[in-house]
Amino acid sequence: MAIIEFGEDFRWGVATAAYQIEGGVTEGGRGPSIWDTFSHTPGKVLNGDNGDVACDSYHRFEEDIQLMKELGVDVYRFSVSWPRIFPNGKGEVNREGLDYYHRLVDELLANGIEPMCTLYHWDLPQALQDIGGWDNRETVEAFVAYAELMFQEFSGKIHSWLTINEPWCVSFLSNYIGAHAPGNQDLGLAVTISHHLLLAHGKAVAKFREMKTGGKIGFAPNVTWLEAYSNSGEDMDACRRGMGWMIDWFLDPVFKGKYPEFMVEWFADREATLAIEEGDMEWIQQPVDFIGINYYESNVARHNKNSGMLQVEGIDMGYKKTDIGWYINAEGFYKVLTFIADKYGNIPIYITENGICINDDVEKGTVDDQRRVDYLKAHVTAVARSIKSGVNLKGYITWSLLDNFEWAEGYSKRFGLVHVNYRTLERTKKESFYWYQKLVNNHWLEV
Ligand code: NCW
Repeated sequence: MAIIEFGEDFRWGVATAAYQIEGGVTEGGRGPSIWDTFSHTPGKVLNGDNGDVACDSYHRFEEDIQLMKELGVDVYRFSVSWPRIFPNGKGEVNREGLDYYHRLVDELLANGIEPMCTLYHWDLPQALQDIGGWDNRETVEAFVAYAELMFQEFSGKIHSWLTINEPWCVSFLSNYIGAHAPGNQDLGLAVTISHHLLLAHGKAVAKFREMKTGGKIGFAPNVTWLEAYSNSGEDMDACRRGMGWMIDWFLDPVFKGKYPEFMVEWFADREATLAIEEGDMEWIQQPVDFIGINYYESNVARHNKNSGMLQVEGIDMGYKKTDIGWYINAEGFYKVLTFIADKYGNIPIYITENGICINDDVEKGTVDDQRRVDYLKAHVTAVARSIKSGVNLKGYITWSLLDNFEWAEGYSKRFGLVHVNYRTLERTKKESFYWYQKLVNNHWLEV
């Protein structure tokens, strides 16, 4: 037994995202998003599920905030549904949408919980997709106008902002692999979109600085760690590409003002070239106050020329898998955090997501999710180790408060500390809820 201690100023939190929990998709003047369209297209989401009702948090946010209060968390990371604010993506503002988020934020503040707001967690207004979505630079300008309105409206209430959640998913998973909305399969398009996302991020950060409304701003890439199967040049290069696709591709432009050459070349060889316009890189390179890291899994990999566009093949080393098939590897968490701190100058980091999917269910009024407790324990321990090694970590926010709509996997995959019965919408605290409650209140952990 050992005790791992965290400082009193280390922040603990829980995260969610609008489309995954809110429901109420036709209420309060909300316009349609690409996820409404996608989830209502047969064959796109498992079991034909959609976010029409989700956890009904649009109506039950007070109950959810009471759960957070009982947990004792410092921070709630939530996202704003862009089409609630601009039903057509731009132009006319929907006051009812803003009022909803004022009620949410006021309730959080009244309960002593700090709001951390993500502006874009994947629910692009359909009206913008109709003009080309993130492929069109007009969407970049629409995002900046939306961000500006939010900074103004919530100045003095929200002090932590994230521009874009997991730009890799928004570009490559959604427009190259095609598993997420809008479901395109075009590498060149995905590469262009990644650039436009970074541009939207940078321009929003610049607007935030110009407005001086106060607070801190960053973005939240998803990262992984890949260990080379052998130390052959080919295997090591394959691993660098696998990581470079998620990490360097999105962080180099922000922190170094240029795309990583090894990835630029790899994409160019596959006829996917960047269309960088004059001034773009200066926008993208706006200094951020912190970086949000979303981490779930890592693995061992090697080169295989027949394995996908990147020619990287993951190897089954016997790591346990979560119920969504992601490898459990807390060591990779430690390694990727130290890698990022070393490469990008030890900027303040928040873990903005980390958690595990388990197909758990309520039995006799409780949910025994010991595997979640084990996962969280191992990963929080990795966080503590990285702090000891000098990583500038400010807080840990787990995914997720509630089971919710897991995108293309529908309701079949559960990540919550709180179980949701999707028929009755009843919430049941899992064993992991009580474990996390103890951790955030004690500021220490027994391992
Ligand atoms: S799907 C995904 N997630 C989960 C989601 O609930 C959350 O909104 C996201 O921020 C949990 O955390 C993120 N991430 C995508 C991971 C990549 C999957 C790669 C599949 C390759 C085919």
